[in-house]
Amino acid sequence: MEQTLVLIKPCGLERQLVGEVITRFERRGLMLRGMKMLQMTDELINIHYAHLREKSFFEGLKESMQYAPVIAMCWEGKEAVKVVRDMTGYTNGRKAVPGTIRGDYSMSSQQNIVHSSDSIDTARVEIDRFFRPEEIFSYKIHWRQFYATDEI
Ligand code: IDP
Ligand code: MG
Repeated sequence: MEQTLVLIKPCGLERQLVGEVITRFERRGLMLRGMKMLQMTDELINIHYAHLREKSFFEGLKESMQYAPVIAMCWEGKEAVKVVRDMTGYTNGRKAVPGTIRGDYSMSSQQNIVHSSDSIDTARVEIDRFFRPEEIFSYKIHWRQFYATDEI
């Protein structure tokens, strides 16, 4: 099974969308393997958003990730990275398709409620960035509730 990282951003907490976001992933059939609330440090943001450090909006992005804590979660399922990314929607909330989290709850290219990993490789790195191995729980799941037993 594939695992992916989701962060509910400070704007998601402020808008009281924590339960809403979790409910969407649960109802889809993804399984929660780890979850914590934390304050993003400068160091963590510099690493997590290293690909955006030269952008004009980087300082604003940093502030938007630090004015309140975030909720970090590890979700698991078949093709979880793509499924969660599709449920997240396009970066700019105004362009995100209705039905996606951003398309339903964001009008902003920055305050877009959630982060989700954009590839399988990134997901592995990002889960390790936010969780120690013992904070990811491998409790028994009856996958037959979600998938045909011979499903690829
Ligand atoms: P993603 O979150 O959809 O993967 P990235 O390009 O990785 O998008 O950007 C990370 C975060 O940086 C976005 O979620 C958003 O909060 C912020 N961001 C990206 N592009 C812009 C922009 O043009 N203006 C302001 N903030 C932006
Ligand atoms: Mg990204």
